[in-house]
Amino acid sequence: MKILHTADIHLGQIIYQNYERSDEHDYYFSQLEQWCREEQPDALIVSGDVFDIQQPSAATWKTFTDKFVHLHRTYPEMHIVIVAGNHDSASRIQSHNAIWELANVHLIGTPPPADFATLEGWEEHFVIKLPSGYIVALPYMTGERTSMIQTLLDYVAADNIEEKPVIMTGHLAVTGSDMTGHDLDIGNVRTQEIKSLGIGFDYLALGHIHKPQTIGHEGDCMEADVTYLAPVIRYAGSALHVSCDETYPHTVSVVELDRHRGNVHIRQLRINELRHFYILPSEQTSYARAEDALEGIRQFAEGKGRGYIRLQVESKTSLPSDFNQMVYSLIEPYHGELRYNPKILWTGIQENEAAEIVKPKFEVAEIQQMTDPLLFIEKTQHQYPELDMDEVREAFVEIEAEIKRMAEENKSSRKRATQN
Ligand SMILES: [Mn+2]
Repeated sequence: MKILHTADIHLGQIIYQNYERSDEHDYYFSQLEQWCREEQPDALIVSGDVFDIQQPSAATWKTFTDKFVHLHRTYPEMHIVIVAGNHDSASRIQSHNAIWELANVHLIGTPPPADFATLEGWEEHFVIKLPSGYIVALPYMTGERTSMIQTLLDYVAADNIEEKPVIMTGHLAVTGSDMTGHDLDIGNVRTQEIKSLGIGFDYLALGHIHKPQTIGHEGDCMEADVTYLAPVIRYAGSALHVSCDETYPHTVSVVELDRHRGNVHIRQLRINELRHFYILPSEQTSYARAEDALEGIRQFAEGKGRGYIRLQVESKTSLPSDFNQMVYSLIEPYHGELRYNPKILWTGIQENEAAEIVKPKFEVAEIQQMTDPLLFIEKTQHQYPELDMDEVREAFVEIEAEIKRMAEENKSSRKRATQN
């Protein structure tokens, strides 16, 4: 059984409040298409966060449709399995499943209901049975669902008399993974123990953590070619740098399994990104004067002329209040090829001082009064030049998911109470 494993595509992402990334996604999909054609996998697995926001624009939905129809046509025998991540709308993804099934594309959005075990045929919603093996597909779920997962794996085990490979996919953070690039202070990624994910899979194809890695073999991040004995748990990593902290290479994994409980062979295909991230003047040095920083940008523009740039500045430097505006005017002629991250990296300051700078404070009571606090923050963000809106949005997505989960739990416990 052979699969291509990718994740965290974040279609429709607007980065640094300014830049849409559709040409970068086009470039990624053109590479993915070529790999599907060359590798001819039994399945392409997308382990969540196919979209960046829960209500993507019509243009972003069109991109999704165009890209996956094209991938299907590239190699029609291939199944495509897409599970919803925390950034996706579970119900929207699910609502498109029936039509996509006609093209061997399986969209798994909503998790099983609390009373799943009593529903006839429910396993088939989450288990995709291919001639070469099984794919257990789990969308993003908050909280541990060990018994549900194990029930699915037991269902597969009972069916699997020929000892075919068993793949499971999901969107979650496993305890012990390397979360480089994720801001743990604000996004606060909740982790799940490996043992809570059940027994019986040979390869667990994960998304959510953006750095490509095999759990327990973290040193292999840059290895092109490895073989391990099943079971193997792996993050494919994000398709593009979703933030400038993701300085590691991004890859798509080709995974080959010979049989159930056999060998898992992993190859990494390096994704070539259309725009790279740069720190100016360099990671080791900082600007001490505003003029030098502007001159540095000018030189970069004339030299490379394309990419995302972020400045590193001495903390003692006083920048004019319209400094960011000056930078935007400077890069204007490059028509979005040269892109600026206004969140400056300050050097030479104490930890606690740094925390003061990068964490603007809102009064909780103030925010509780608002019907749309995110809109308020967006509208007043100029008062907080260090605020990273992408991080704030992500935090709100997490909070919304948590509220939804709590409401669901309340509902099902009320239902149980009335039934008793
Ligand atoms: Mn993601």
